[in-house]
Amino acid sequence: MTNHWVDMKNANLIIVMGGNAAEAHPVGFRWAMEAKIHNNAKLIVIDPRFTRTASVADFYTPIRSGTDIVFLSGVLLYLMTNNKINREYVEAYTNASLLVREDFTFEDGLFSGYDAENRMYHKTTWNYQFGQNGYAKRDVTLQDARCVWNPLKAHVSRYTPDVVENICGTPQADFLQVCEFIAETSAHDKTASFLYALGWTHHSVGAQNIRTMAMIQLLLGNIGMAGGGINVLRGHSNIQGLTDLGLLSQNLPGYMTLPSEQQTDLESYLAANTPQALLPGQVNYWSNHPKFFVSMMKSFYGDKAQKENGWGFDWLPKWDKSYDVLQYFDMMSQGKVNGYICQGFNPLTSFPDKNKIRDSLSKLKFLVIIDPLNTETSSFWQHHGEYNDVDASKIQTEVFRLPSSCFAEENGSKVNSSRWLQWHWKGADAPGEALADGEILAGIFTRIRSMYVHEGGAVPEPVLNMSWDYQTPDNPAPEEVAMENNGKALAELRDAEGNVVVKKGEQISSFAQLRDDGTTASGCWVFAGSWTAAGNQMARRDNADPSGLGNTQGWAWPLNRRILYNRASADPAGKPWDEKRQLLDWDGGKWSGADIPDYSAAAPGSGVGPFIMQPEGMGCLFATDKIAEGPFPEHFEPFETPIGTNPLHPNVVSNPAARIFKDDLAALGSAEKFPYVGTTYRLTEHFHGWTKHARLNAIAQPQQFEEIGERLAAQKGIKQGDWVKVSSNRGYIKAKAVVTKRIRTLKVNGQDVDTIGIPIHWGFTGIAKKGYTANNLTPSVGDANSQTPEYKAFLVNVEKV
Ligand SMILES: Nc1nc2c(c(=O)[nH]1)N[C@H]1C(S)=C(S)[C@@H](COP(=O)(O)OP(=O)(O)OC[C@H]3O[C@@H](n4cnc5c(=O)[nH]c(N)nc54)[C@H](O)[C@@H]3O)O[C@H]1N2
Ligand SMILES: Nc1nc2c(c(=O)[nH]1)N[C@H]1C(S)=C(S)[C@@H](COP(=O)(O)OP(=O)(O)OC[C@H]3O[C@@H](n4cnc5c(=O)[nH]c(N)nc54)[C@H](O)[C@@H]3O)O[C@H]1N2
Ligand SMILES: [Mo]
Repeated sequence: MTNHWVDMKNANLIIVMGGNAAEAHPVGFRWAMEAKIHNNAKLIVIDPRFTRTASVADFYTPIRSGTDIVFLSGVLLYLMTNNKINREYVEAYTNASLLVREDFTFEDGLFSGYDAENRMYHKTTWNYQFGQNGYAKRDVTLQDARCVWNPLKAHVSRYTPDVVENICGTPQADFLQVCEFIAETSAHDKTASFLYALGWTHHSVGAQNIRTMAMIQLLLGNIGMAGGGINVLRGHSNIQGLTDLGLLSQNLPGYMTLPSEQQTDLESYLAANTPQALLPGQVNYWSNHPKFFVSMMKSFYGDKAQKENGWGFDWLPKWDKSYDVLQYFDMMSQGKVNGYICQGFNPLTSFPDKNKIRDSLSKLKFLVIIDPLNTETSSFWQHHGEYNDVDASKIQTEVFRLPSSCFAEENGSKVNSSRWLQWHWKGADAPGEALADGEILAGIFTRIRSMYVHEGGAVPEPVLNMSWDYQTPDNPAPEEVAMENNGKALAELRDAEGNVVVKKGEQISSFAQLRDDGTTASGCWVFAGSWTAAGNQMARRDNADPSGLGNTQGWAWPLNRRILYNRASADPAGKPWDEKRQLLDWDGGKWSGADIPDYSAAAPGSGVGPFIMQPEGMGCLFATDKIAEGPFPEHFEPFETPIGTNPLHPNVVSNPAARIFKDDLAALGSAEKFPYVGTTYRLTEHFHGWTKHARLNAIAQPQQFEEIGERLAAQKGIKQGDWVKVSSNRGYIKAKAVVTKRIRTLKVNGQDVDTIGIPIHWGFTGIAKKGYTANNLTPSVGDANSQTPEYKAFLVNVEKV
């Protein structure tokens, strides 16, 4: 989130689109209700289903799954043509005024530079025009034909209300009503907050769904504002921590990237990852990348990391391509993987195309499962009737089950969607032979290292040089790891005047103290400040709210700043757009106020942009080369589309840069055989596949079901409680039918489109009634940027059994 949970109470309009917060985030959702009750805010919901969130909304309208870019681009067009924007904000704080290269084009569904053979773009033309001084050219009047503003206007001009209705199936009057609600928040004293989650990410155009909304917020001037922002409601309780710590195949902690195999030495890696400012005088905070990187390497390798050996650069793995889960299971399916360590992950139920996952696991020599529960994945080789129809005698994979504890059985921190790090204390010992994850991983590490010491082995340096000075090497304490992530001074640190700011060995208090000369260590720079010389800041528990804006104590990264880009909450001269939402104040020498300012030194009127992480200092309406399928969002149909075409450009139906492997392409079905849209989702009463191991949850929601709209049910002769079979080109599910008014038939491109709702929580382990995994049905297709699978829009058929 740019903002945070408590801040939702400051909004005038809350738009839940691409998520079902009341059901999947019932505790945090109270802040949306708080806005409704105490701030007279409107709550609107746009969802293919009338959800529990919709049931408490002021306004609901349906949308066909997978078409949000059309809807949101229609909103962009409405705001631009009706001049419902914060003009001063757009001119000063967004890249609307920068000039785009003349050879950047968009024609018939494709941007310039498409490489059809490799399903990717060459992005040279996706850039600004540069002057002789090396900075991007700019026309603040937005008159120049190449100002981002003008190609953007041309791009969204196709998304008229007619087109929105035709592609999304949303009634035109409803769409225009939503436009009016949103447009009201272009006023300086009104803000809108968008709450979204998987209804936007689980698509082959996921990243662009989110971008389109972010562009709306930029036009309205809602980013940096209390009660505004881009607010993703994240999934597992610590999934934000997972991304912060870089647990993805091409990432390092703190949003740094792992070197690629093109970057053969430290200099080329740093050059590729340390941006130059694109306009004069910008903060361009990523210019500090070398300080973050070298400090991380000192944390990883201690004294072994020295300037002479590039701080151990050669010991890091280098990537040739992304090893995301889709890629990895595809390699496994080809027999290219020997062993798989599966920790806190149940891919047999959670990954697309279950049959492919099962066949892939069958090709492994060994599989290690680290989990508190007996999961479907750890039992993938067992026959469970139709639920898991395998012949165990044919599977040779050796499976090791290592029982782990769960969060309540250990101390530690979690990062919630607000970037807020919260410390928790162990409530009980883990049962039986279960060990904490840290103890299991450290145990594997120390044993491997001992084998290297005694027997030698390939590429010993990364293992032997790893710094591991925990009090109990086989079981590092969570407190030690947390302090290491924060970081400390390895030598006395002095400021420019020569004063000592941090003593040798002391915890640092800010990432601004990090150096690139080996005198600081920090495992994850964004966490710097979480455990300082004053102690564990994550354990603070004071809910006092002196400003009334909800910026309570606790500790959020970065540096306990609650609203990112908060300099944008005031106009270029430093006057808050809305006094009730004043976050900062210039006292003549520095900024201070109700939030921690994004930058403290640049005076009002200095022209230093508020978007300090961007090399232009601006919010990007034109994304340059940062996104895989284009600098402007464009509608592409789901890979399995009920209308078989893309009305905007029939030649390019689906995302031309999305991730799909050859065999998975062959496994796609068509609307002739599978005419209905299948979409998968969660229920409050269950958490993924875990809670079917708990009796009370199993009682609360005992039986697998599918939701079918009344019209389709009548057509198919299906009644409430009948057994139905839902099938796709990859598999089927049998479950009870819930016939409902909540899912309507939509009129799309001249035809009726029906949707079938498929909850995800069932499987063949646990104590609840057995069921089929929803992913028997789903296709193995991934978003072009995140590789997140398309779980929310695929094709199915339904019949009574
Ligand atoms: N009780 C409970 N809570 C959970 C979880 C759980 O298993 N149980 N899981 C957690 C996890 S890991 C996550 S990631 C979050 C997910 O939180 P959500 O994203 O809120 O969860 P989903 O139920 O998948 O809901 C997505 C909603 O998006 C809608 N939708 C589908 N396609 C589209 C579309 O194209 N456009 C629009 N506008 N809407 C669409 C669906 O109808 C559904 O209502 O929940 C977390 N919270
Ligand atoms: N069709 C469809 N598929 C989906 C989704 C969907 O909406 N539709 N949602 C997707 C989403 S958003 C997500 S996040 C994924 C989730 O996919 P997974 O992460 O595979 O699903 P979980 O069941 O949450 O599995 C996590 C496992 O971690 C274990 N666990 C819990 N605590 C601990 C711990 O402290 N240590 C260890 N080692 N293990 C622990 C649990 O017992 C569980 O078995 O599913 C995805 N799959
Ligand atoms: Mo998730």
